[in-house]
Amino acid sequence: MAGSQLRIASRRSQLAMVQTHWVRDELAKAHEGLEITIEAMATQGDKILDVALAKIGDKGLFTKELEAQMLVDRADIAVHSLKDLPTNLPEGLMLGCITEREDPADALVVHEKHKDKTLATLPEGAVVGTSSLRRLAQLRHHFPHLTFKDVRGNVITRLEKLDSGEFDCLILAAAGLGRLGLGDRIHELIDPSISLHAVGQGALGIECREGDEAVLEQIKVLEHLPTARRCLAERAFLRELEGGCQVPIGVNTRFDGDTLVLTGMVASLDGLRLIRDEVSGDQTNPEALGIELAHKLKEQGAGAILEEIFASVRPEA
Ligand code: DPM
Repeated sequence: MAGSQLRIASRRSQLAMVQTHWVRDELAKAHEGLEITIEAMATQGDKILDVALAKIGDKGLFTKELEAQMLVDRADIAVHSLKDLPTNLPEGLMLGCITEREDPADALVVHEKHKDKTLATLPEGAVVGTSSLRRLAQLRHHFPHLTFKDVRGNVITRLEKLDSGEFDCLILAAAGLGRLGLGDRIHELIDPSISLHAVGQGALGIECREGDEAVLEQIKVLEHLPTARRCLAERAFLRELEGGCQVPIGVNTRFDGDTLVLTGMVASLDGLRLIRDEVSGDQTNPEALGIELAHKLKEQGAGAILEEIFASVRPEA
């Protein structure tokens, strides 16, 4: 492979760069002589910081600009947090590889003054910073004493806002904090019995051009089969519910021997209605499991909840 080249498109945030550098280093180790370049850029989601995430609309907020680079042949791959990658990709592009997942759980990060508290014992009215409807709905369901306030910006900016007193606590992905070397800010890992994580959380997705066999071959070394199976089940579940990344949909997956167990939930924004169920089956056909679970939740009213939410958060045309 000596002399060949690979161009990576990435977001510019600290977390994105840590992730992209990891991919670059792993590929460089695996392919001696491969010349790898990184083109870092801002996406719409990085630029619009004064509007609630759910109001912007959800199609490729953090991915579109990177995809454009591949479509015009200025990049060969794009590295994403898998949870930011829509389940339907633009024509001509594909999800080429899913890397080994870190702990997909959400984490509670508290202001110093609450260091003796837990989610359950935070004072009445304590302000939780999150712009995730998924986190909001599930935490409201279990902890009605908390209040919620939108927070935008990257992980570091959010922590600064917390420390300056704008919020009592934040909910952030444990994986993101860990990758940034900020694992010591994790105060409590949120148990899946309380809050299910986002589809694909904790894994990276590498997108590439469809049929680009040489590139697919190069990135294959980063594929982690158990993670890929879990995430393909999760993504099929989300796709079947026609959910984007800005809806209160959560999941959890685990292996029980050879069996893949997929738990999923859909909740109303007030947290009062929460539909949660589980399916299990053949891990070699993960997408069938995701579809089965989506149908199971729809039979219990998930479709109606999602319709209401789409109507309430849809950006004004
Ligand atoms: C998506 C959501 C959030 C990000 C929605 C959700 C969190 C937004 C917020 C789809 N993307 O999770 O329900 O809480 O205000 C994002 C993070 C990571 C990837 C940061 C985070 C890092 C972790 C990972 C933002 N995207 O969730 O704390 O790789 O999973």
